[in-house]
Amino acid sequence: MSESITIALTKGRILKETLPLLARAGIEPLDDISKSRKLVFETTADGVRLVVIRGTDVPTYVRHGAADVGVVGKDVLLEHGAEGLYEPLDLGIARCRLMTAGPVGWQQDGARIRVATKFVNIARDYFARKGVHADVIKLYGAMELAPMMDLADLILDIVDTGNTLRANGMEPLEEVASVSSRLIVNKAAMRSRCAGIQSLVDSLAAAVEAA
Ligand code: PRT
Ligand code: MG
Repeated sequence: MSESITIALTKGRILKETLPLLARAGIEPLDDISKSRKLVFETTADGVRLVVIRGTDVPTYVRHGAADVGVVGKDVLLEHGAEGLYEPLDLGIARCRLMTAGPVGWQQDGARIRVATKFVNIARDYFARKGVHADVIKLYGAMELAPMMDLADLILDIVDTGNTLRANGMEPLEEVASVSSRLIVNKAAMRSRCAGIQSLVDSLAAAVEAA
């Protein structure tokens, strides 16, 4: 690739599954990301560099063009909106589901439901579509604690195996969205550097096919 491209990666579990896909596309960081405190990494691919940040920051970097391309969970895109972004590729990694969940045997009594979540926009939208009056309470972690402490009736959270729910006396109720990680692209970069970015999208699509 002749033009330089900056890719914003979500750290944590998504990163672990992203690196093998990038490697198959010929992009490998020159330093060991897991052992480094750096935030920016040069790679084996000419002009391609990686920045490793929190998932919730990835759409912001890409929307403003500080990164050209990003890898982020669909949950984050649904919550933050996809304005200024293309989403050309489902990477099929870090799969999970956004679900509502409640204490085992929970039944609604009364007109309103209190819902604890870090996904407040998704929750408001979901319950509004269902015609349910929900008071959405923003939390940053340990959603399962909220019903236990009578802060909320239900939670809306990411579920994979369901072990976290079961360990806290809760059960999944309804699926809100199916989640996997997506490649996102800055719209202006897609126009101005179409060749380089399209070739990256194609290599990653082939890597996903081969996975
Ligand atoms: O660090 P930060 O606050 O930004 O978020 P985080 O700690 O949740 O990040 P991390 O590394 O967990 O990655 C979050 C991203 O990974 C999400 O945006 C999803 O797209 C994706 N993902 C895939 C998951 C899971 N699977 C997952 N199981 N994110 C979170 N979980 C958590 C969930 O929150 C719950 O606490 O795992 C627990 C449920 O797992 P089970 O198997 O017990 O059901
Ligand atoms: Mg984390």
